[in-house]
Amino acid sequence: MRRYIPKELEAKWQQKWAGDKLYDPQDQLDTNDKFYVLAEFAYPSGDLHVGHWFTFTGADIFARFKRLQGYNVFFPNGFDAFGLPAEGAAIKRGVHPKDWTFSNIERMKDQYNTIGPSFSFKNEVITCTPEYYRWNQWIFLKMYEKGLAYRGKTLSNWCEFDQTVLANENIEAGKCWRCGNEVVQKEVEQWFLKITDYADRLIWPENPLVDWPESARIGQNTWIGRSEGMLIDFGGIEVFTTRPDTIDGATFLVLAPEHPKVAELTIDEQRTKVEEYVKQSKLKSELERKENKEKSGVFTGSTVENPYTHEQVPVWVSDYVLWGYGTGAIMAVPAEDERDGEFAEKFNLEIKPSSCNSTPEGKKKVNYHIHDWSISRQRYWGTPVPMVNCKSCGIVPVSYEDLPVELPYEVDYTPKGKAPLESNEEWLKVKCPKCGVDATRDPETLDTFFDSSWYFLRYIDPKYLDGPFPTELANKMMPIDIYFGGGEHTLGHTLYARFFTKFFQDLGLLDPNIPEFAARRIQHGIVLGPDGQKMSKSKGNVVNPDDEVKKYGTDAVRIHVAFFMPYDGVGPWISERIWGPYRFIEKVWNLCEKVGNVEPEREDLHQMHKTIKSVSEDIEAIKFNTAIAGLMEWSNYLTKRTEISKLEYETLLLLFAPFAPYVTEELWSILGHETSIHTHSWPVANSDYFEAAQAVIVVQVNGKVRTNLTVDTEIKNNQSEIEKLSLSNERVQKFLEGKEPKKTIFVPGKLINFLSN
Ligand code: ANZ
Ligand code: ZN
Repeated sequence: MRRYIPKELEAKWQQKWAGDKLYDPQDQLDTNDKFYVLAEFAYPSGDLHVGHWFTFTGADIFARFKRLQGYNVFFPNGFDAFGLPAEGAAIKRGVHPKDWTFSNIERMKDQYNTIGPSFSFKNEVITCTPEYYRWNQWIFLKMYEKGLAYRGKTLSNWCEFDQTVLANENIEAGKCWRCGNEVVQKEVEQWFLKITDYADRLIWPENPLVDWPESARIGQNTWIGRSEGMLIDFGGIEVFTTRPDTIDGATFLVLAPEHPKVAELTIDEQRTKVEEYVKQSKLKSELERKENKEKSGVFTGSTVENPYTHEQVPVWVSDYVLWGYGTGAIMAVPAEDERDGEFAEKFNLEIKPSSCNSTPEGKKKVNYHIHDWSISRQRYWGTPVPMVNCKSCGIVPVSYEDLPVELPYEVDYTPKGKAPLESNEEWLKVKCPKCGVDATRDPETLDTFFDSSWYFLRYIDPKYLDGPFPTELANKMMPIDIYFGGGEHTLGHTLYARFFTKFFQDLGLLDPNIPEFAARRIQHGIVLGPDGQKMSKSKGNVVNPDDEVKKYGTDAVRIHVAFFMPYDGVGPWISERIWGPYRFIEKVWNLCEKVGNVEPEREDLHQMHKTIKSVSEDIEAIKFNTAIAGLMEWSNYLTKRTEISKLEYETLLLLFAPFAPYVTEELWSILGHETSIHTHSWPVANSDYFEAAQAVIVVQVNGKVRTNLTVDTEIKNNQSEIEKLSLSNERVQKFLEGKEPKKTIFVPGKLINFLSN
């Protein structure tokens, strides 16, 4: 037997598989045995790091496992290719974002190949291509028609100097990253998606029909924040309360600084104070306001009537009341509510106990904490908003037959305080689709989370021309059977994807009986740097497994990924440890020489079926590390024998194939097979062999037979185990008469004799 040299055999099989299109699903994707495996597609940053390895190895192991089980597996991949980093890199290095992105994609495809993934390559989707974003625009127009895409105002981080909205990550210590000026909160007009219309349907029920982590479901429900309460009128000011029963203890009212009634209610003596306060609160972000560590506020000078007690109560302004929630005004009950209590103490306001039993006639109202989704970005590298601004008609949608509105290549994407697309005047000019006069295009682009909200449907047929995806096929393919990804996407991506799915269902594009877009969601853990710290470029502890692949081969790195910690764990990546998996592969490799013409014994079959069972269950449960441990244990058992049967060895290779696709393929061909191991079928565990075979041990005391022990053959040769079992036997104890045996004679597998005289 030659030596195991990963480099040679991996390159060979990779080529062969690609040539044979081994992993393209069978054309009949719509059969009942379809299995859709998905891993969150990556942003083409240009380097595939350990985190990607973790996600994609997990998904690939599962895809291979299901394929061996006979499913028609669909495992596509693509690139989430729009986004700000391309612009950042372009500004820094003078490369065009498009060129930068596509060269990264080429590089990353090669890197993906080093993982050995069984992707359905022909279904690739790249979101920055007009073939894809055309359908973003189509979906946007449909949403606009249904009133779900609208122009609205929101408080945004705003830089006065650059005249632009800033994302949270572009603010450093309250200052603009570009010019260093103070960032303020300003109402800015933007495009929104009315996700709040779907809030109720996005709430997870107690017992959902799908298998998602509880933490993700609770996280989303909290984020959506359904809250049942009442609207109560206090002299023309409506408040939202979840505790109407406490109204007899409501001793003052608090308005958000943005509330339109603030100016009206402020008396002249208080005006300077109030105006100064309103100005200051614009500097605070919503988060700072929610935390509201140091209670602050001002009195307007006015009072209104409490409709229940008929007392006059003072109206205050404070930024702990948010403008974006409820009515932006509250009735404060300092005796019951902690924040109101702190506020009352600080400003010496009346604290009156409440009976908690005074619910007035009020208007019932359900509120949601989730806001509508602001989706327009003043950036270049994204999907152009398919809208036109006309002087006489206002905002007019581009007509469907004029899609896609292509992103022009020639723009000035360096920040100038306006949307980069405005710099291409040729592109900007357009005839109004309604009246035909000169008009301008909307120069904004869509949030890239729009792109990732439905890419899994486009995978089904990336070239489809009659809509975003073919309904009939999608109804058969959906839901995704298992979706691998990160816990950081709980409140963003996966929530948006659920929203889009429901929207498609409402449009009649998708079967309304599909409960969620993914039937099972798996969240991976976190790989730390070798120093046990979170990986980050600035700490210099980012690991890229390219070198390890060169050194140990793909299979060893894959096994390491599967083995070094539970899939949802948190642990450091220590490259030297890949030696372990490498040695293990060598062991499996060397076992090939032991294959002979022998019949496995009962105990051998027990070991085999036990392993088939546990490995199958472990992979299904995403316990890759224990699956590998089970395989290691069985390999040790096989290594101790002088000869093993072909059945056992082939079974070992099959169980090992999802983890180590190359070496198992090579060994499979060495055994004389002409077809790929990956198209073979997964071994079936036979329950007849789950129980270990049993052996009978004769137990003597001072040479006389006193009893028999029936034990699992696994321990029949283990003297200490047999001793322990025998000594706890009543009859043996009786004949030992309480004495310690002076000597013990053990004939492995047959007899034990205790001498006490
Ligand atoms: C009186 C009261 C008494 C309240 C009490 C609570 C406890 P959730 O569950 O989050 O919906 N509230 C209403 N609008 C607000 C806003 N824009 N900014 C800050 N707080 C606001 O909470 C609803 C409760 O939060 C409301 O019920 C209101 O205070 C406050 F013992 O009214 B409550
Ligand atoms: Zn017009």
